[in-house]
Amino acid sequence: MSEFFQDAPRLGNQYDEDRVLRSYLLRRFGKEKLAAIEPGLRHLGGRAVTDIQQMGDIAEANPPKHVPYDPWGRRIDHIEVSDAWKRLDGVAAEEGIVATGYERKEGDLSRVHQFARIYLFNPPSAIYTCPLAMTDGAARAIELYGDEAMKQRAYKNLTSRDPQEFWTSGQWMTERTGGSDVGGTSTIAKKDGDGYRLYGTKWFTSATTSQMAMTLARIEGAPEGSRGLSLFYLELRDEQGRLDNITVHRLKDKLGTKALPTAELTLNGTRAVLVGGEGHGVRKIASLFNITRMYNACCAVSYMRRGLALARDYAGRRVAFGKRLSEQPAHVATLAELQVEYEAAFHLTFRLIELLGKDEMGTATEDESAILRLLTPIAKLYTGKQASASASEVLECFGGAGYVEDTGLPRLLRDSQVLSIWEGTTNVLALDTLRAIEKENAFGPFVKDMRERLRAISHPDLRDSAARVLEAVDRIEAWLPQALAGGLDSLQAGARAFAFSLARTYAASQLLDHAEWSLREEQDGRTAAVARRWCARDLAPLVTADDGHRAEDAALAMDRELSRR
Ligand code: MFK
Repeated sequence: MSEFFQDAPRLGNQYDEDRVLRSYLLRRFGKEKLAAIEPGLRHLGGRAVTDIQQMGDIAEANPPKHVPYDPWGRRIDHIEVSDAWKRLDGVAAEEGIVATGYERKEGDLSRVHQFARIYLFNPPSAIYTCPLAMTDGAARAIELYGDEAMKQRAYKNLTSRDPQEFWTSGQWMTERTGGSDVGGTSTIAKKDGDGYRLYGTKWFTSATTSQMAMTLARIEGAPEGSRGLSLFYLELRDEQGRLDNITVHRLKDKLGTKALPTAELTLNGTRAVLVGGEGHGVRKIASLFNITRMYNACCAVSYMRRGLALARDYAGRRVAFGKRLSEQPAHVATLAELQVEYEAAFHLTFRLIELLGKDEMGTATEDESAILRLLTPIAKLYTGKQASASASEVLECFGGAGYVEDTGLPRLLRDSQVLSIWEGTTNVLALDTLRAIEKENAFGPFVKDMRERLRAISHPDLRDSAARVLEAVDRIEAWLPQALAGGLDSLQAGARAFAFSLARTYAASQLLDHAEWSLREEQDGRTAAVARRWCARDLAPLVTADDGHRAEDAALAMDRELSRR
């Protein structure tokens, strides 16, 4: 009888083992400045495979429960979460996962430092990053639009490092009419003294155990549509700790994010304070959801990296057909392609974060602020989609074990799947790229940035790749006026392929840029190999969605007959 037992994958310090992160940070910060933040990153990299991992695993195994009544029949709507989930809150505070971005100790690189920490914290955290993302977004919205009282109370708590003081925030945007078309929001705000009371049902509220939430409502008598909506701040509990006229109906039974309480609830006159004046609520809450979209991209990349780290370690242990997987050419080729995809996503996302930091510190040029606006939906939609594709491949790298719950691997796939859904689906974000181009004139600066970077590539190992990307950029640039001339339907039908093309070419320009630096400064050819492979792909899979193409779309999508041309 065989006594063979397969070893589980093992991970070491997630900062030390991450060549991509360390090389990127070295370039951005330089040796001296990196030395100042490195001990903290290394500490977190260690916790990411020890106590945070344990808390995340326990929280995942003990999902939240809704307790509607107390034993005597009073409605309490308590949401019971595990101690591990509560401890993750404290860890997030003491590790400054949100605070680092607002202390701004590293100037316009503070967001890069902060997101490096988010990237290390996320994979083991049972997605505690969800409440943190909304918390960060709420802090930003209050910084931009809040009054002094909100800044003294909420902002201070949201950005605190003290676990006793730290608050998280919800972002309640979704109603039964849907998550995308927010303009249909039917929650009403009625004036009550200096403030308002809110009446309406919110269909998805994530992290419903938070102390506060930012939400949208229509002040009585305000016009229909999104411009008639206003942004509100509310605290969930009154001075006695009771929910403030909120009825929780139930918790959602979701595919993943199992530790995260996500509720359906009704506001029955909950007190709320107007943020940033009446109207234009969607524009104002965009300052929040643009931040959560960046968290989304960062978390997508961190899952891609975590999956690869596990698969790589396993490949060094698992023997099949007389050899380790790490010696099997087909398996090695699969891991290499996953690495290419991950590094492209990493550089795309961290470029976005650099721009956020500059924008917030006032050091961004006008062009850079426009690129930030356009790159936000692009990085979110691309990485959100790639994360679940990558997780699916990672599970396969483990064979049957990847499909078995107690290996922890299926969780990677389930939690990655949400990243292309919440915070704007792929198509909604593809349409947002068109909005950014139309309203912020972001296309010109975006293309110029890519071209300048690509034209500066001089290393002989990279020049052909740069030329290929430039050719793809030319095609993208030619596509846009053609699609515009074809009308709105043509533009929208091609929007996803257009957004993917922008993501891939922008990632290519970042990869080549980093590869050139890495060849020179680190004498390391690995990023160059990644960049060359990336650039050999079809970088601009554009679609010309003319009348004929859309007629075919309609027939194929809805399974209708198509008349022969
Ligand atoms: C690990 C990461 C964790 C992440 C946390 C997840 C937990 C949270 C779960 C959720 O809350 S999921 C719900 C998320 N919901 C969304 O993301 C909404 C998706 N739908 C959209 O994004 C729609 O495109 C949108 C709601 C914005 C459409 O709204 P409108 O009002 O029909 O569009 P319109 O009229 O074009 O825009 C209104 C204003 O907002 C315009 O400004 P003006 O008033 O000045 O004209 C727009 O320019 C502005 N705007 C829209 N999107 C913007 C923006 N401004 C800046 N950035 C944007 N992205």
